Amino acid sequence: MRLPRLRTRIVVPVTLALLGAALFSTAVLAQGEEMSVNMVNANGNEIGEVRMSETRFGTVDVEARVRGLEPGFHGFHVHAVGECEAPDFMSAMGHVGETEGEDHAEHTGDMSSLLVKRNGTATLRVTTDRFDLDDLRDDDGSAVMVHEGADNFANIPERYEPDGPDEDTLETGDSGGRAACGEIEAG
Ligand SMILES: [Cu+2]
Ligand SMILES: [Zn+2]
Repeated sequence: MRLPRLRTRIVVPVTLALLGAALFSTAVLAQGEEMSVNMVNANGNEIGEVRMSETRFGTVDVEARVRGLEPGFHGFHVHAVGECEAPDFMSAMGHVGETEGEDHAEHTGDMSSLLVKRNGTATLRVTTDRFDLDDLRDDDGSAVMVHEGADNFANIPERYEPDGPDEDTLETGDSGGRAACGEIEAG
């Protein structure tokens, strides 16, 4: 009598695992490593996820699916430290690559902006060759960040600023406060 029960205990989890693998078959096709990053807002509530998967072309596909944000464009970067302490998320520090002397938007962690629809949801798929997943899972981890405002990519025309963008712009892209953050743990 014990044997069938034991078999159920093994067969059910295995079936569920196979089912799960089938659901994520697109990720399997990408042939590389992948991870999922849970995004939280300033109140500590989960607002969606960002999946990252390495492709066979040596690039990383970044796919964001989030909700509960203000409509419009939002700066979207990977920040240097994997700590998302609400409400301001300053614990995640600056953009990945900022300490290597590059300016925004040449940082390793700079990505295309998130366009949030009128219903507060956003979907973004961007491919980057600036990092791989191991780069993000370094000693202090990393954090995916959605900002409150739009990123100007340090594109400040000369007629506005003859001397070029200032320090703040070259560091951040002026996308303002931090609306949502997702921790990537050290590897
Ligand atoms: Cu940022
Ligand atoms: Zn940057």
